[in-house]
Amino acid sequence: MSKTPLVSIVMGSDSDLSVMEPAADILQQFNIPVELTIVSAHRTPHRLIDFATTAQARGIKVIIAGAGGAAHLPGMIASITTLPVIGVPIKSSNSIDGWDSVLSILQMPNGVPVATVALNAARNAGILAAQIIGTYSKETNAAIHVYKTLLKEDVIEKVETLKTKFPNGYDKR
Ligand code: RP5
Repeated sequence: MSKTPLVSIVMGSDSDLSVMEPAADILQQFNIPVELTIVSAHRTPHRLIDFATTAQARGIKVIIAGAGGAAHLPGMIASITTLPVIGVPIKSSNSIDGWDSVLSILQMPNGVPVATVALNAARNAGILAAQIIGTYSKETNAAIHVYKTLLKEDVIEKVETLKTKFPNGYDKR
């Protein structure tokens, strides 16, 4: 039997799926149950209201919302729920250059924050959601520690590789 999801990942369209899937993947790696669905701020406004109104009562702790272009989904969800909302700006088919999505999600009015990650950075949204869960779950916190240690070790390995390439320092003169 699958566990009750703690993180809800929503996106404006199925065309956002390839960008948003890494959020679900990393959360699964951290053993956090997720749900993933489509909620469009403009095409299904009543579904948005229903989703945002009921998410907390369903046990959701964090919402990750991704959208492109006139990306109102994360902000509108944040206007309804008291759950933390992480916004993922997406460079979509209707984006000019991605800045439209970034600014639509980032420039929220005072009092209604959306934690906005970089353009297309759904994986980071997943990590941030896990870190929020990690504030009360020891297991998740431990899993994030392992993940961050691996990141560090990866860089240290690259430092060593670079040292073997330039054993006497860098000087091409
Ligand atoms: C936004 O419009 C969606 O989030 C998507 O990024 C973009 C394009 O949607 P489709 O026309 O591909 O359905 O609302």
